[in-house]
Amino acid sequence: MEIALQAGGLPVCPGTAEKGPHILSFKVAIVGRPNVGKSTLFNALTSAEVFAADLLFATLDSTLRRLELPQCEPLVLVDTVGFVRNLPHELVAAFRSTLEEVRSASLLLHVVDSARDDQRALMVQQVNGVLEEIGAGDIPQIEVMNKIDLTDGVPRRSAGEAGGPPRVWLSARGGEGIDLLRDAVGEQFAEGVSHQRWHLPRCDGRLRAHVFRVAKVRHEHFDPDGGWQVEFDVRRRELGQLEPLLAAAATDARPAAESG
Ligand SMILES: Nc1nc2c(ncn2[C@@H]2O[C@H](COP(=O)(O)OP(=O)(O)OP(=O)(O)O)[C@@H](O)[C@H]2O)c(=O)[nH]1
Ligand SMILES: [Mg+2]
Repeated sequence: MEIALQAGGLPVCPGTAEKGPHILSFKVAIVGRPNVGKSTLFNALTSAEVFAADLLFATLDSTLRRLELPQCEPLVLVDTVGFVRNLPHELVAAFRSTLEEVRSASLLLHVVDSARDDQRALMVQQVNGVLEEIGAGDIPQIEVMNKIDLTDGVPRRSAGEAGGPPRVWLSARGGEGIDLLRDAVGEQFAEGVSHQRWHLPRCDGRLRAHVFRVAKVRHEHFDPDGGWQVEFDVRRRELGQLEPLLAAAATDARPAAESG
């Protein structure tokens, strides 16, 4: 079997070559309906200058920046195109890149316009519906209840409704509550991380994509006989779900190492 090498020298699983170098950081994607304040939040969290405007689809492509938090290693933050059901034709290509960024994220910041009280639940439901459709329905979320300056103006954290994701109430434009969100995100990645090394007798494209999504892959190697060796860091909360999948990939699969 031929082994492809990408620019950085990492071998690529045949048939699953990825575009560009692997990003060795956990990815956090900002998602939500158009005009809810995603780009404003992206700018507030990263001190970047991404175009934000009171326009539908002000953002036409996904944008990535480094997010530094005191509790964990640097993360990659992604701003995305607004989610709607029937996307205007000319935005479909832009949405494709958003879709890939979202699917490979470890955490979603689901931004909601908290001032639109009457339609809030329905809008959250619609965005979650799109997330399900694109295969991102099981990625953990924090709901960001934005624009509190238009309501009670009180930044806070709260538990989600009926087992839903935790919430942070803030104003991306004024900056009130941004620190609460930084803490909430940092906590997600500060919890125990486990270092894993697995040898599997063959490469499974879907499993590999899953590993890349939930874990930070440090090395991978393909044997000429089709065997796959992968070494990664994964949050313990994800490990419970990942371990059985790896174990099921082959009867003699086993973790080669575990630490941290
Ligand atoms: N009052 C208030 N307005 C805000 C806040 N955050 C964002 N906005 C405004 O909401 C509008 C949309 O903001 P964007 O950040 O461009 O929203 P977006 O979700 O990125 O929009 P798309 O890229 O079109 O999907 C702008 O006029 C912002 O100034 C906030 O906390 N309070
Ligand atoms: Mg935007």
